[in-house]
Amino acid sequence: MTAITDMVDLETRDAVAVVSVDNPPVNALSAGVRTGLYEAVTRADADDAVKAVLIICKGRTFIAGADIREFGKPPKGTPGPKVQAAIEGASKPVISAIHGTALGGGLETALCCHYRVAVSSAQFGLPEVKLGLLPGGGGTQRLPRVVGVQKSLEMMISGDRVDADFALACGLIDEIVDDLMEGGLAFAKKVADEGRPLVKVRDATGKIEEARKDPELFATFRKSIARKTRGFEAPEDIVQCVEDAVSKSFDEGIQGERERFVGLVSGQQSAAQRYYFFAERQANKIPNLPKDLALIPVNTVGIIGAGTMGGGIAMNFLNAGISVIIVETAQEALDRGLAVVSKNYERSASRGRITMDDVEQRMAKLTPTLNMEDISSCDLVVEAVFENMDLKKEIFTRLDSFMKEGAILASNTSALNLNEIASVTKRPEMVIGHHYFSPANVMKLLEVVRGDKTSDAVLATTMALSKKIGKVAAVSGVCPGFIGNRMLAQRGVQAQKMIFEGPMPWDVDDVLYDFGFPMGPFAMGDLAGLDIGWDKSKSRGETVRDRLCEMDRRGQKTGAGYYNYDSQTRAKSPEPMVEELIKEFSEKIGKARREFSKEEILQRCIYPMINEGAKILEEGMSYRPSDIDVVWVNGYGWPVYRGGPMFYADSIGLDNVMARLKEFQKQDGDDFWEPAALINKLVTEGKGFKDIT
Ligand code: T1G
Repeated sequence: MTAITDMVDLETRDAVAVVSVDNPPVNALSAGVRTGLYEAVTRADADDAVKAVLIICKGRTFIAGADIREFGKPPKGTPGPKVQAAIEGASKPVISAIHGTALGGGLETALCCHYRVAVSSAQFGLPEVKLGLLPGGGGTQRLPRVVGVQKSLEMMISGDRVDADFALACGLIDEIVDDLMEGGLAFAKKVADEGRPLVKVRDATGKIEEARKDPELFATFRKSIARKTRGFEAPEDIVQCVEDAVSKSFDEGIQGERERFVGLVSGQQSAAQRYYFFAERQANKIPNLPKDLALIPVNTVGIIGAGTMGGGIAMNFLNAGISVIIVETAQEALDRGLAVVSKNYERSASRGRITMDDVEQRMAKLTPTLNMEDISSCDLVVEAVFENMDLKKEIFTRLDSFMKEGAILASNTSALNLNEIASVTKRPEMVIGHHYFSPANVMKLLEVVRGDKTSDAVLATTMALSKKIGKVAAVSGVCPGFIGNRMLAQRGVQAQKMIFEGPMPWDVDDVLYDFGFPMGPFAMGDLAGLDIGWDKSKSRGETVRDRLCEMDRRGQKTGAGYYNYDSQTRAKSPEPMVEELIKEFSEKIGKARREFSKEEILQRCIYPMINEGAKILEEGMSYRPSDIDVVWVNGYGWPVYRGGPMFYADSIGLDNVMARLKEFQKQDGDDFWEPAALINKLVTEGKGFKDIT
């Protein structure tokens, strides 16, 4: 065994040169791997005693892509194209033996081999689009030649993976082996002994010819992804690369891919999405936890409340194979809750996302009950009842009386004081907030609220459990609205104020929609319902919201709110009467209306959020600025290609943000705009949020 670099070894076994990559944790294609691969393959190719080359990886996966940390830094090691040319141009067969996830540059490297084998659990994908990139190692030219143009487009735009069975069926791999090394060696020997040809994916044209028969393919595909990819740059670049693969020579296609890759990797969107990639993983890390902290096993979960939230929360655990006992106070509510869960699963099955078998297995793990004490032996309880402190205290008092020792007691409260809830129990160290976002079985964010007395074990268990149930978790301290809703409230204050000064609700919503949000605050209000917390008996028409609710314009559910909604398409349109109503309020409060630029509307909405985020950090309510960004990307639709409010603030320049806050403060005469002390401090030090680690 010869160490070629500290990440690549070479040994010959029965005339097969085994090139082993060992670069934990995911065998990223770092400089040391690229150089090692190049040296090892070149050496093996020149060695007459070698009749085939096997590229294999140690640890848990085949190469999972380029080393994302290397982007934006001076290039080191052997360049990727040179490594690929050595592999594809070798004079003897080069075979990749794949396990784990062959992703990005890893799959692209394998596609330069003459053959590929894999174990049955292996997965394959080109997820570069999630980093604001395109597969820049030939993937846009080789993948279509193997899986077909349409499938390659779907894979590269979604970033989704395919499994070994699919890979074998379409020719992405040549064989599924039981044992990675033994199977890989045996296949390599077979290829060499049979004198099989050195197959180059670049020369495969069958599937390209196939695509040429469908002149509408690309137009149809572009239409199908338009909504989901709105605002992103990389998807269109990927489609253009694949168009080149169909219409141009391989080398011309590679040239176009390289040019477009350089544009993306040096752009702001990819910088934001690469930042976000690490931010999401960082959010799962709790500072200063004891290394040997034992997690609490969670095999059964009790959920109190079978309403929209309770049912959705239950699905998360059922999807992960965890049994759930769901509690209601009335049979009718319990039946309704279960029916919703079952219907959701059946809809997923009808769309092919899961099988009917999955539906049965998951529903079999869901036990309904009217007796709360049936959950006494559960490892975790999630209370998901109405947002009322007295009710929550009553429930936690009861839980404390019968839940087994060591059970985690979680509240799904979206804003109430978790310490107050914990205070009614004799075990506040076991109490934590699990703030799910509606619909809880769809939204990825789990805002984890750490009470003053929540134990490390309960917190660490929750963070580990969040990954198991497919959630992205970020920790908040106990403060009104935690992280997301607290910042959303500041945006709401300004949005409501602005419509009396100039812009109409649709002007504000349009600016935020164009920024990349799925919708603005007024459309969001109509969607959620304007009558949340509205009391008809006490309503005196003192606000626009009151007036709208009094007119029964309570949002989408009544066909009208701030907007009118088409009864068929639900398409929204401004309502002149609402405009008049708002102008009436402007007059009543003596506000002279004026023109607002789109930029001012955007700043008036976003800068208060940034300022509040800084206060959240000052108060220690969030571990790090990037956690705040993780909350906003996953819970509120902040466009990931802008990183999140704190990343965005840095991209504008905190000094510019502070100057604008001060201008608004002067213009408005309102201390609402006073820049947070942390912003002042960072600006004085010439730093940004990124400098807070
Ligand atoms: N580069 C650097 N670090 C990486 C990495 C990568 N590609 N992938 C993962 N890590 C780190 C991650 O930050 C974490 O670090 C640890 O590994 C475990 O990751 C030219 C340009 C492989 C499915 O986009 O999808 O190739 O927190 O927590 O849940 O065309 O990691 O422990 O310090 O996610 O088991 C394309 C990205 C790159 C794959 C494993 N490839 N990675 O998931 O572990 S661009 C990707 C993943 C490219 C070419 C282009 C996942 C995973 P730490 P993890 P996991």
